[in-house]
Amino acid sequence: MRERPTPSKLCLLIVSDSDADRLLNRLVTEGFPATKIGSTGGFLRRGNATIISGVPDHAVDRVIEITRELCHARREFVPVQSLPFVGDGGFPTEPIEVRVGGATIFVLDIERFEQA
Ligand code: 2BA
Repeated sequence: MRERPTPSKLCLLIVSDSDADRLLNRLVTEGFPATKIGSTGGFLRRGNATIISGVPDHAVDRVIEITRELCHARREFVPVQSLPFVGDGGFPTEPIEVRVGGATIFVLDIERFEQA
């Protein structure tokens, strides 16, 4: 098996459940180690997935490119009644437009990487 480079950046990709497995497969196929974690969006409280991938600096753009290719955003109207904080005030009563699908991407510096 090929020696893997020490990761220096942690890509944190929050994506919809329906795109997560395809994204995970593609990352791994292209040689980027990745872990999928089940997560929940705080606003819609829908299940989504967070994929973490530790890669060398030069691979970050490719990880983002793959993510953009496989995760497409669309707009959806959501009834306010379905939101968990309805009644808190401050939100309109008519359906609100939200972005679903797509990806929210964070890239963090890795201070230290060890495997035991
Ligand atoms: P949720 O928090 O469930 O948010 C789902 C979508 O609802 C958001 O899509 C956005 O279009 C809308 N939205 C969120 N907060 C809102 C608000 N206060 N008022 C009106 N509309 C609001 P995305 O921005 O694509 O975010 C998708 C998911 O990515 C989020 O799910 C959350 O799980 C994560 N996320 C986004 N930004 C984040 C951040 N800065 N930190 C941590 N997680 C984040």
